[in-house]
Amino acid sequence: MSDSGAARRIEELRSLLRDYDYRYHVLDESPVSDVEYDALLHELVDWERSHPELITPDSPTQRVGGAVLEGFVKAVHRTPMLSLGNAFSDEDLRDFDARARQAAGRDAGYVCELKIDGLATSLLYEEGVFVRGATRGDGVTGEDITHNLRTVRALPLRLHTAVSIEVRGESYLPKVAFERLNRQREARGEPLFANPRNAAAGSLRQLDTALVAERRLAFFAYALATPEGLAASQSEALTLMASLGVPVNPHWKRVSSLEEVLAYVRWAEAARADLPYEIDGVVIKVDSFSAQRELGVTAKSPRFAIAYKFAAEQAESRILRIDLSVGRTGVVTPTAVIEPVLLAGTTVSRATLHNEDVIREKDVRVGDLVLVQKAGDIIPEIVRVLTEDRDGSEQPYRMPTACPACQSALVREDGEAALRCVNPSCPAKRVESLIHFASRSAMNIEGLGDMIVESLHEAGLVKDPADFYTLAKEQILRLERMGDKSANNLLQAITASRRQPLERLLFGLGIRLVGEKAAQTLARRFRTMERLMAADTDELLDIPDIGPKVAESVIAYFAQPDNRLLVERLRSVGLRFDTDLPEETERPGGPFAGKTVVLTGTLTALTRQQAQKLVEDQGGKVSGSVSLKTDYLVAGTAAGSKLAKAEDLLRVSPDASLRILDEQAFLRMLDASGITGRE
Ligand code: 1X8
Repeated sequence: MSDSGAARRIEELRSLLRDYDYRYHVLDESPVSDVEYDALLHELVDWERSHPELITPDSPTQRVGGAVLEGFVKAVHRTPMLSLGNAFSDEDLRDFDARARQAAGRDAGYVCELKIDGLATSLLYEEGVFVRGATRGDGVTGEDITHNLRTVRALPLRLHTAVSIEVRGESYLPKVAFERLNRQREARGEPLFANPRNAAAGSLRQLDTALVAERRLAFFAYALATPEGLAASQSEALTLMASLGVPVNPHWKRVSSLEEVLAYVRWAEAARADLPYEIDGVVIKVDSFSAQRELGVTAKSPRFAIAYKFAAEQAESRILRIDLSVGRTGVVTPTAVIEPVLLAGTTVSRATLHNEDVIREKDVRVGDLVLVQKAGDIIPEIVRVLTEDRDGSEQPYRMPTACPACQSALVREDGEAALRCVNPSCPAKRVESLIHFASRSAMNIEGLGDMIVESLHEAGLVKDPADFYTLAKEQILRLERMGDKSANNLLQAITASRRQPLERLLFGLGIRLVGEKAAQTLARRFRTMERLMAADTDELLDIPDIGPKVAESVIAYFAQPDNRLLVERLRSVGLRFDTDLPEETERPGGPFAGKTVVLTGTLTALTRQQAQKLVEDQGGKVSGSVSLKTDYLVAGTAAGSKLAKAEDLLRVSPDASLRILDEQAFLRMLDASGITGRE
């Protein structure tokens, strides 16, 4: 086909796919089957592959992911993303209503919306094109997750109109996607996400964008950052966003009294179980933006909105017995096995007891009737024992003194609640360590999940991680249910993992207190295993993010002859001992580095504390008074004596370095400096 023919077909495909995305995610229709959709998308991918000059960032193909990021860059919000105050009862809502009506001086209309259990997200559109997405972070500075958000199908890469706006909303995992993800993690022996919020956050912080695309995240918009000139009320803003092609949750309702607010809350509580996504409450906002402005914001949250949080669902059940498990680090965790009971949509048959102290404090006995709830609505825990129902047959529980796996004496260290098996060759610990080594965030050996690792260990084929690399195909084939194809795949995955970089290996070794982040920090600084092993405490402590406990643990690990031997064997089987992580660079200075800044007057986009932190993050100093040492005076509205003094100073000493900035100029300087410290 001619180039212009290709261009026409590409545009046609894009426009079809955009329309399908819009109809599916915003209008809740199912215009085509997944198969048809994928066929069109693949056709577009093929066209773009042969015409790469025609690829645009808002093409639906840009959702597939593929780029692997090195880290996340910070993103400063143009206006802060506030969090909401909470209401836990009807009484709290009554107080909110009274305050709102008093302060607004009139009857306030409200908009009630569902509170989605996800991750607050900001989306910037310039002339209708999605250009940046960021997490909320601390409200002032979040992380730039543009590449990951592009993979979210519900999020339009291009709006129906070429407007420049910042949309705020919630990225979330639908219930089915969340459950699928946790089932996958369970099969791989990875820790489960406690709730959809954590799952959404964990997914959007993935560095591999193709993995993010697999997760099937979705998005609901609930606010415009600066609605001036576009909408006069929350209900108008929601209607506008939907008409631009942004998904807005359809269950919002404009109401005009507290009674109607309470009725909406009752409706949401009842609807909760049947919704395809998790909600954890209801958000109530004063509708009119002018009334919102009159109500204003406090240091932490707006006075014109509140989040009503649902109480955790609870159920009664009976404790049948207490099971123990030994973790990778030797910690022995008790779990109550209970009579199966339906709770918040799933059947629960186990509840964590955490440790010995919790069992004693709650006075949990075998046979007790207990109240269970899901903390963060997924991991069940015991709220309390219904002691009034005891009949005397309940058996107090004592934690064992010996490891349930290897019978060696358990140790409880000072200041710790956990009992620990300290036998380095405890089989339970070994298996858990091997599972950890192979897990996705460590060496990522696909196909090497819990069951296979357990079988390999049980068959005596693998005792430590180096043994994975000397496995022969005949040995693997002898495992139950292991066919020729799976054996080949497994061997290939093991071979491929030899190329994993140092930070993954370090994390995989399971050095106490060395998590993913610390492993990266160590790899970045020392570059090779040899140099890390040769480091002394002072060199470790020299790293800003490494504290004394981590340093001590690293030193202790490499001081152990067994561990040194393991590292030596890992080298001899061909593992990679270095990293591709970029060397750390000096923190970017920015315009306020080394400068003295005075803040005065009222700032609208930031609180004083937030402004101070931004200056200090660049290495600047914030001072309370204006003098010849002042470099910048940031004058908000109604700036008084400090501004007058600065102006006097400039009259007397015109060459003073002092510059007066209004809030806009201050924000522009922060923006221009990028505040782009890599993590
Ligand atoms: C958080 C959330 C809001 C809404 C829904 N879900 C949330 N998690 C909404 O307004 N519909 S607003 C909000 C916030 O402002 N922190």
